[in-house]
Amino acid sequence: MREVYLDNNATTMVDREVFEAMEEYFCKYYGNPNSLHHFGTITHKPLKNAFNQLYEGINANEDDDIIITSCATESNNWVLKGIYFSEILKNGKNHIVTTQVEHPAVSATCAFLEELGIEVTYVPLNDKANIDVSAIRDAITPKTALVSVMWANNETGVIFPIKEIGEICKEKGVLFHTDAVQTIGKIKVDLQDVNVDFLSFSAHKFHGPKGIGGLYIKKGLELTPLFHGGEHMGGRRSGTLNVPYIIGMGKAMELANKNLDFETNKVREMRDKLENALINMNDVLVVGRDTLRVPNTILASVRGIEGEAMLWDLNKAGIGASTGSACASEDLEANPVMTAIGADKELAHTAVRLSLSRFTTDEDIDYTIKILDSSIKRLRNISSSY
Ligand code: 7TS
Repeated sequence: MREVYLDNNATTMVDREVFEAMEEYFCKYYGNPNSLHHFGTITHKPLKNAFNQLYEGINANEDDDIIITSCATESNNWVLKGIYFSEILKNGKNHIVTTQVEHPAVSATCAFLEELGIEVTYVPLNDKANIDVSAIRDAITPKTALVSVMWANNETGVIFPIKEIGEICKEKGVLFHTDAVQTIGKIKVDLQDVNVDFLSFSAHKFHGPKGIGGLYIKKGLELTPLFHGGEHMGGRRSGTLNVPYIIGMGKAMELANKNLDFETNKVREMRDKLENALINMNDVLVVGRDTLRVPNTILASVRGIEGEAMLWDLNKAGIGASTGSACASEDLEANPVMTAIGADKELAHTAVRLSLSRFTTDEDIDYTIKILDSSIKRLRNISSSY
């Protein structure tokens, strides 16, 4: 049976070039970079190269910090909890502005901070599945310590107005964090072009390994560490550096940017072909279709069919997709983005997310269209609501 992977917003295949770049740092060059002997020091040059790849990849300045973390969940937790210690407790500011559709790594951390007495404003989506810049502006008060808005939404692929929000934050003197997990490798991330103070990313979303990510911190900004210990990374995040994974993430970042044109053109073309075929299957709504989106994502609602039933059919045919974030797949709640754009309960349960990558092929798309067509016909035939 054909195997088609269309869940690249959950995670991606490690690029073989990335794997090969990492390989010899497991059994050959396994020294601790902090050791003074040559087993340790031999890792310095390749590590420096990997950091350069990361700095270049997001166009950060040399004197900004990019701190390695274990994943974007850690990066997001760190910003929010770090701000609690470095801003909220010290300066008396007790308010955070975010959106209703952040990944749980942000929203659950905000909920935790609310229990500690912090006020959080959750800005809703507009009817184009986007965030209104004016809503962010209106939410900021003199008590606001941080604005945290994701760059691109993981469910819909909609690109939020990060440049404009960054400008508002600068004007109002408020720190700005963006979760750019779904952006790197899909659109250009250029920190010279936007005013961002903190930016989270995760290697496994751009064909790097799982369990490694980063946090960009603009030059000179204070952020209380989450991990105290051996003073690694200038004391900002203690823990022995994961040399092979950092090298893998650097390589993955370099390749992500090298392949941006392919992503913008070929991946978008395949996505649009799949999307148009779906729309032609009638009573299919693609969320954010009229809005600027990353080139690889479709969040579709297929009237009359439960998302889970559709996934089951697709999975039986060898196709991996999602009803939304895999992180939330154990509670069968309606897709939160569908709910946020005002979809009724029935429609909100019909969401299916299909996300492509540069390893998706035309044959994958043709096969998926064929399976979707027969599955939608079969399931609508037995649907009580269609
Ligand atoms: N932020 C965003 C925007 C994400 O999409 C994810 C993972 C994370 C943070 C967490 O990243 P990690 O490095 O800690 O794993 N998102 C998804 C998803 O959409 N489906 O499965 C995981």
